[in-house]
Amino acid sequence: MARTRRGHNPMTTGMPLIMGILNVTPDSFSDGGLYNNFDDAVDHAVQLVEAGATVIDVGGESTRPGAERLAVDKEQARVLPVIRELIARDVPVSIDTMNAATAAAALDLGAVLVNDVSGGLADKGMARLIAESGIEYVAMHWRGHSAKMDSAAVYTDVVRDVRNELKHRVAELIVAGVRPDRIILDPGLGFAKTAQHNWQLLGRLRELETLGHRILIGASRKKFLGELLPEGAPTADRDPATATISALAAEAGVWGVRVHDVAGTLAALQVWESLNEGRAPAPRALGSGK
Ligand code: PMM
Repeated sequence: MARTRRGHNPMTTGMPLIMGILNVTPDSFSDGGLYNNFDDAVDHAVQLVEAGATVIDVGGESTRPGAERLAVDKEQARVLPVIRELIARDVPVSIDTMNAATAAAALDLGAVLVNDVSGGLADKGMARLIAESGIEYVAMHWRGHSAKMDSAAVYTDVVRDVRNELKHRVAELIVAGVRPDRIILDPGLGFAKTAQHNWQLLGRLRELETLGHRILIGASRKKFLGELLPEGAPTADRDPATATISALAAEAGVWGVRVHDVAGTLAALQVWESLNEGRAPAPRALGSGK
């Protein structure tokens, strides 16, 4: 999973990693309810890998604005059986959770990464778990739980403020014993951010990269992309905009993109790579995950 950072040297190559989203929830904003059932969830994850995802991010608790918290045992009942099956099928799994107990259970099953939208703020036990396990860790920028995050979207300069808050998070994680090279940072698009905040963060990703950590972005199908489309358009119609953002983020040097539409994202990233290298992409074997 550890990859060389790119982006500052235009001669270096390599595509951002594609993290495929699997929400095992009845209420996520875009795919809630679709993969609630065990077989559908596993089938969908396998399709995402066949389409080119390097890792599948499995989450059981919706973080859409206004969402209520879910009990940890309910979260685990949703995600753990699916994770167990995916790992049995050699699918690399990331666990999307704010709860250290859920992350620990997923790691016991063989998950390779913990994706924590709270960056360790929601559960004080998370930093200890990451330190002790030595696992890769996505620390996202976060200002509080979904129920109240819209009112926290107040910044002087969103890019500078998010950068400072992430820097502070990194410092605390390191004090807790987390290895710096295990920390991947994410600006948390849509989490206590207005549309304008999201666009500013996307336009100035290189400022976040100066923190010296790998950067993951999660723009996929988010509300601010809906504003580009006619009112009431289905969330899947946001995929072309998402894929475009992935290619532009690749140019800015991000390490990974977290998306619903893996095939469209891969095509956009191949366009970016082919333009940079001046040659057609190598043909892909179906299911190669590359
Ligand atoms: N967004 C969501 C959930 N998890 N994790 C990271 N690291 N970054 C994100 O932007 C992010 C996330 C909410 O979107 P979803 O409902 O489509 O999963």
